[in-house]
Amino acid sequence: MSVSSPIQTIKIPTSFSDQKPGTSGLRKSSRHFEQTHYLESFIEAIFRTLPGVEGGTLILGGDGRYGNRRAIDIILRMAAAHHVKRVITTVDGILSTPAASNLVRLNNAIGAIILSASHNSGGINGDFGVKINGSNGGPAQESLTDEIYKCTQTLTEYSICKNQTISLQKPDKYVIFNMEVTIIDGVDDYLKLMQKLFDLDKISDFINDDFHIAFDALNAVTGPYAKKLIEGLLKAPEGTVRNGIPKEDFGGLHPDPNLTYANKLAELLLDKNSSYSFGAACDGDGDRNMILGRGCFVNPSDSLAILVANYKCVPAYCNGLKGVARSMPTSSAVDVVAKELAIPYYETPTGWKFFGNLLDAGKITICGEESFGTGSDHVREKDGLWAVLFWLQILAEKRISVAELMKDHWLRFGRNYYSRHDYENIPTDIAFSLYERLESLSNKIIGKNFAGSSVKHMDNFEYKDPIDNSFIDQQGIRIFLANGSRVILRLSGTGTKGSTLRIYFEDYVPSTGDLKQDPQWALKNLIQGIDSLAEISTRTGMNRPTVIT
Ligand code: VG1
Ligand code: CO
Repeated sequence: MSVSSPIQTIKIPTSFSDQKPGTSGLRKSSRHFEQTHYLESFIEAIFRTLPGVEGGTLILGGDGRYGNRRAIDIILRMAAAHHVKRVITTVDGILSTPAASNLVRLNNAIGAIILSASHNSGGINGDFGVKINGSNGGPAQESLTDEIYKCTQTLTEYSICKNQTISLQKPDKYVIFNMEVTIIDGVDDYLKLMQKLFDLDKISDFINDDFHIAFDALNAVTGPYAKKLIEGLLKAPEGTVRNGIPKEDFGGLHPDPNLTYANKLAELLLDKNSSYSFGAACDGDGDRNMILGRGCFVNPSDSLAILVANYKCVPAYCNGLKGVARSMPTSSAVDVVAKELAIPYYETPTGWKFFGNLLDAGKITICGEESFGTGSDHVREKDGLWAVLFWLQILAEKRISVAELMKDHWLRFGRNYYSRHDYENIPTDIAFSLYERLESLSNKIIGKNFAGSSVKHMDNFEYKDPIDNSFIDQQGIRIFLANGSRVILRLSGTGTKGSTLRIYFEDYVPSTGDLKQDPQWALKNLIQGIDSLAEISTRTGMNRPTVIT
């Protein structure tokens, strides 16, 4: 390199051993990411591993949390040093995960780097994360993230161009070394896509005819999208979008759209006399959604089943679905619908990356996870606002309430009572020993009494991808009972403090008139059964889960 080259090579004294991406990218506390060379090490590994970097186009943005702006600055200078041809980034660096996926596809990019710890809290005392997406717009496959991790372990140096901070205040163009930087509005292309998929005029007429809605962006990325979409295109009254300006610390809110963390919205809707007919919230990076009706909460597994059952209501899907998929712990409510409607269906491990091959191969149109994620082949990520529009389109078409739609669904297809219990921040050694002990019981408990039934089968979920035959095991302990119920245990791959144990309970009841039954009550035998079998409260010292969904 000549003396005048703007590219600097910086030595990393000791490589980092803890940069293994989890369920959805690399996620650590904000302070952890601020260690000298930490972010740079991971980004260097991405640029050395992602196919097509030299001469390619990269999409870059994030959910606006603390660290977003600094990371964009570093990544731009490192991209230029690695001879990326063009980086497309966004005004203020604001880019939701589904919008990033769309931009990858629109611009034939090599992929995207999305700066987000998703539904984890933000700010200097919260978490930061880096998601890596490939050229199909979806989360990088395991094989790629494994390579990236391997690269970080032996890394001794990284390349970066000298300081050149650029302004992200408005759409513009810059050059860093030989690389073009295009700054676009991160919202516009996404809205164009939504306009193609849905009949927004019909939704607008419906919600402005005495069907009041509330949307909570939880001070995270969906604020600017929802303002333009809901208050702009759908002409909902100003104020419909709450907490609509992205803040670095999400204003202290935890941007996880569930009943615990989006409790203000929940309080507003769960009141039977609420003046609102529909409520929704999204997570930090805009890929998750929670749906509420007046006096009712829609379980995400049911939500997926209801979207599939009503696909004919939506212009983009009314000609039929190629297939549907759910992650393994998601309830089988969608399977019941798929069987009934003769639609092929698939079961994948947890994490959106496992839907990618099925979507690319045209095997599935709609897919979802129990963790408030639903999406379709319009992008390669789950998509929070898309799900909100899908729901509103169904309701507008049928002109019924959320509660009526759910009631009709359960009467027709039966009800999958379902709940997830999360035990957060368990000391890692305790979580692993609990999990391993339970796994070792496997052969000993087959045929034994459990929760008023008996254990029929127990395993640890394995998956062979039907498209590329890639294989993965250890995806969660499954206990199936003779009466059709099941309990699943997994250790989370997105937490940053200790270990999080997730337990999923499911019990199917054919066409039921008992519509008001509380799932915690319906599932109480399973809940008690697993506590004594796996010794959860004894071993963790916690007498209740941190979050119940
Ligand atoms: C969780 C969810 C999983 C989801 C993942 C990423 O993973 O359970 O369904 O795909 O988060 O979501 P885990 O390993 O903690 O259970 V997000 O909104 O980061 O993109
Ligand atoms: Co997310």
